Amino acid sequence: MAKYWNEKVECMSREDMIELQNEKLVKQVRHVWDNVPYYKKLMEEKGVTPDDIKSIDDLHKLPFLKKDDLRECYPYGLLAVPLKDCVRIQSTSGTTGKRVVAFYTQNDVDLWDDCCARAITAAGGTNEDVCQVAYGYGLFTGGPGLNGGSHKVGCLTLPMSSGNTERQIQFMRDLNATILCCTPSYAAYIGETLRDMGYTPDDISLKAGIFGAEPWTEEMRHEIEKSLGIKAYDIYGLTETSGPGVSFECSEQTGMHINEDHFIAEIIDPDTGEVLPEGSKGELVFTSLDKEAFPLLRYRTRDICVLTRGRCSCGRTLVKMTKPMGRSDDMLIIKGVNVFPSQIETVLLKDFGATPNYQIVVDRVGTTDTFEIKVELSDNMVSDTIKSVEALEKKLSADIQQILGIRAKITLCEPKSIPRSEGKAVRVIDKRKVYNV
Ligand code: DLL
Repeated sequence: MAKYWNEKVECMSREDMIELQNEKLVKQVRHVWDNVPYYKKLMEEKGVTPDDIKSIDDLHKLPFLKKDDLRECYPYGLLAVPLKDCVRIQSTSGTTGKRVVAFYTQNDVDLWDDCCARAITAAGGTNEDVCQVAYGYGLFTGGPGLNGGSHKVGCLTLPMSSGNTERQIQFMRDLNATILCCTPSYAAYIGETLRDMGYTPDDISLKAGIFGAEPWTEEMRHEIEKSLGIKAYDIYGLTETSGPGVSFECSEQTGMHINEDHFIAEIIDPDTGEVLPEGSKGELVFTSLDKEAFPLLRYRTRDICVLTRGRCSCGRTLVKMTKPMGRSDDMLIIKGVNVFPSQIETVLLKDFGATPNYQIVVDRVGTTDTFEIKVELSDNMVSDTIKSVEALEKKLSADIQQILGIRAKITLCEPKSIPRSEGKAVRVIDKRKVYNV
């Protein structure tokens, strides 16, 4: 059984990897400078030119790129090739201004597929496997990314997308799926449904799962492994960097190997921006090395984690990142969807016409996230008829669903019932324990 998809890079010596990164970085910086006026300006403001970047030791001289820059540049401002050379976009959910829209040339898609192929191979996948992809297909990168990787490896690919869980299980059984790719919470739900349908792990052929796109704990890993009779592997990525496959777990299951031939990882102090020494906990920053359409130099992910460069029993030399341990911004991931409280506030503002008092309550019942928005009524609203209050509830619910793609339970509350704060308002109550800390 093949252990690696690309042994040459996955097991490359540190010296060779640095040499490769140096060479690619110089080219990537030049590509951005020549083709992305927005980032060129950021460099000029910092007094840096491509001539200052000769190796990865010069990386710290480059300015950071942040999510706000992506918003400002929406949709084409960071595009580094003519649009006619692009073959695909993928995107996060959100209103137009808040969406992250990533562009891909054919070469970008090929490299992305290759990263996912490495993840599938690390989970034991070969062309003998049947790979059920139950991440969402569409603008979300999960389905298309793992689909592409599965094709590359030569697995028989079941492009199920998410949802319709009983049908997922039926296909899994009828077609003897051996690898399942989906979010960890969906994997846990599939496990529950399998049991509810009267089956045990012996009734399916799954051996491995590749789960990511949201934080999940070691406890959840054990639960999923037990309920499906598999080994569960973590996979990480973000739309900005192509999607899943920036890093992936191997059989050791002690962190995710970063595909360093395509991405340089740094850890910074989220408050000062200072680069922290290896082994420190901080915000993960990525620099792409091969991206054509949507290159990113020093992109701040907002994910908090630690990088480690020890020997791995799998033989890979690629640096490892821990599972994300939190975020340095207020983004929540609910039912696999990235949610910023400000998106909700925008809807409330629109429907109420004024800033209302509200609170977002997130919890997990069994394996399913619950998402409630408590919104306080004003005195004159209370005197309105129940009918109009119900209509408001419906409208809010529909507007939230339209923007985020997930449903929230809207609870309208009595005036002054949401606690006031003298400092920062407590807008989010997240009762789940999703991070391993
Ligand atoms: O979630 C890409 C992806 C798809 C990754 C399928 C893995 C599998 P976005 O929707 O842009 O992209 O969300 C990116 O999700 O910054 C993290 O906060 C979080 N995230 C992604 N993978 C993991 C993971 C996809 N394995 C954001 N563990 C990232 C914890 C994760 N958080």
